[in-house]
Amino acid sequence: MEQFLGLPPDGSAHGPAIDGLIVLVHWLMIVLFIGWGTFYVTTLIRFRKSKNPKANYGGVKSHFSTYAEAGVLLVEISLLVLFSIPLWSKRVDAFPAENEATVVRIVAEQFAWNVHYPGKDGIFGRTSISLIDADNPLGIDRTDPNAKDDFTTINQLNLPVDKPVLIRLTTKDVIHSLNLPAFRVKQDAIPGMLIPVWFTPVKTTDQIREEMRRPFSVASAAKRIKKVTLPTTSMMTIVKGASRSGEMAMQDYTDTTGVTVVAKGDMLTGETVEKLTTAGIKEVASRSMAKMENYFSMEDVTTPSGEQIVAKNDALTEDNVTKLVAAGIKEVTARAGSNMDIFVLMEDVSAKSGTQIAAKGDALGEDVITKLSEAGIDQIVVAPATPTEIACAQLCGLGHYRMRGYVTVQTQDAFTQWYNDQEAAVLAQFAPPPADSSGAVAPADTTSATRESAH
Ligand SMILES: [Cu+2]
Repeated sequence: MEQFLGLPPDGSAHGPAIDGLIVLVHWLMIVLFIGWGTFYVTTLIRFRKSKNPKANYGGVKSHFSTYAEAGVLLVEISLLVLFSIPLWSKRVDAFPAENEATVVRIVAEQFAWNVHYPGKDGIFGRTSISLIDADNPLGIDRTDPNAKDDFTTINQLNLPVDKPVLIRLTTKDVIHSLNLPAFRVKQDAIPGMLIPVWFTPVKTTDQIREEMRRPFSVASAAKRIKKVTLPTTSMMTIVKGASRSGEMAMQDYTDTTGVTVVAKGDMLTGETVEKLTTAGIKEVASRSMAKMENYFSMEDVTTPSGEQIVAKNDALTEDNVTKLVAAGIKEVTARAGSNMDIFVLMEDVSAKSGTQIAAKGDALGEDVITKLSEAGIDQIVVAPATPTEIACAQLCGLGHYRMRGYVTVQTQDAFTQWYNDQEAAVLAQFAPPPADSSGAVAPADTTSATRESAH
C-alpha cells in the first residue's frame, strides 16, 4: 500500500507512524468506497421503477445500515484515539530538552527561509526589526554579546543525524508553511507567533539519496536524436490592426528617421505590427516560432565562412534558431532534452576502453547525457540531487514556488565541522578592528556565511 501511495522516502523517527496512519486511513476509505458503491448500485437495481411502480413509504426494515454505520464510527474513533491523538500529542507536547536538541530558529519571508543558529553558546542573540536589511535579513544585533557567534543561512538547513531538532518557527510577513516532506514535518508559520516544531532525523541526506537510486536509460535519450527542420524566412504582408501571432521578424526595421521600430527576433504582436505599419512598412521578413527550446544541438554548426553559430549541446532557443535561419541553415541534428538535471549520477561511469566519462555525484546535464550516449552507455543509476527539501505549503504569494530550501542531514562530525566553520566565518566578519590598527582595516567579507549558502 505504501509503495502504491508513492510517499516520499522517510528520514525521521516519527515518519513510519505517520505513514502507517496514512495507510490505515486509505484502507478505511477503500472499504467505505466499496461499501457505498455497492449500496448505490444495489439500490439502483433493486428499487428500479419497473419492479417498484409504486413508492413504498415504509422504507427499509432491516437494521443492517445502523450496524454498518456504528461499525464505521467505531473504526474512525479508534483511528483517532489509538493512532492520531497519541501521535499528535507527541509532536505538540513531548518536546525534547533544549540541551539535548539542535535548536534552530527559522524565519519565513516572501520568498525565502532564513535559518538562525545560536552558535556554540547555544543562546540566540537579540534581533530587532529596525536592523533588518539585505545583509542582515534577521536583524541580528551584533552588539549583543549573545549574538556574536550567531550565524544564519538562507534556504539551507543543516542538521546532525540521530539528534532531535527543535525548530522555533515564525514569519516576517504572511502565513507560510514549513514543509519537510522527507521528514514528515509540516507546520504553518504565523506572523507574530513563535511555534515550536520538533523531529528526529534518523537518516542522512546521503543515505536518503542512496534509497532513491533508480535506473535511467541513456539509450532512450539516444533514440531521441533526429534531424529537426528549422523554419524558413518568408516575406509576410502585414495589415494595420492585425497581429501575426507566432511569427517573428528576421531583420531590423527602422522608421524614416532611422529609429529601430522592430528588431530582429521581435514577435509580430499587434503592438509591433502597429509600429511597423505606422512607419510605412507593409512587408516583413519573418519566420514562424520554432518552439524547440527543449532540443539540444548534437553538432557544432558554423556559417560557410567558419564562424560558429551554435555549439554542441546548445539549446535551440528562439535566439539560436534566428541565428541559424539567418545563416541559411535548414536542418540541425538535435536531441529532445531529458530534463534530468535535478538528478546526479550514483556511480562512476567509464567507457569500454576504461577511461572515466563521468563520476558519481555529477549532475545529469544534457552535455553529460550526450557524452554518455556517445560512449555507448545504455543504462546508468541516478538519484535526485536534493532528496531532502524545504517547501512552503502555503500559497503565500506569486513567488511561492521559489520558496524552496534544502535540508542537509549530516553525520554528527560533519555537522560539527560545518557549524564551526560557519561560526568562525561570522566571528571573523564581525570581529572588532585591532586596537593598534593603522587605519587599514580589511573590509568585512561581504560574501559572509549568511549569503554563501543561498541557492
Ligand atoms: Cu511561503
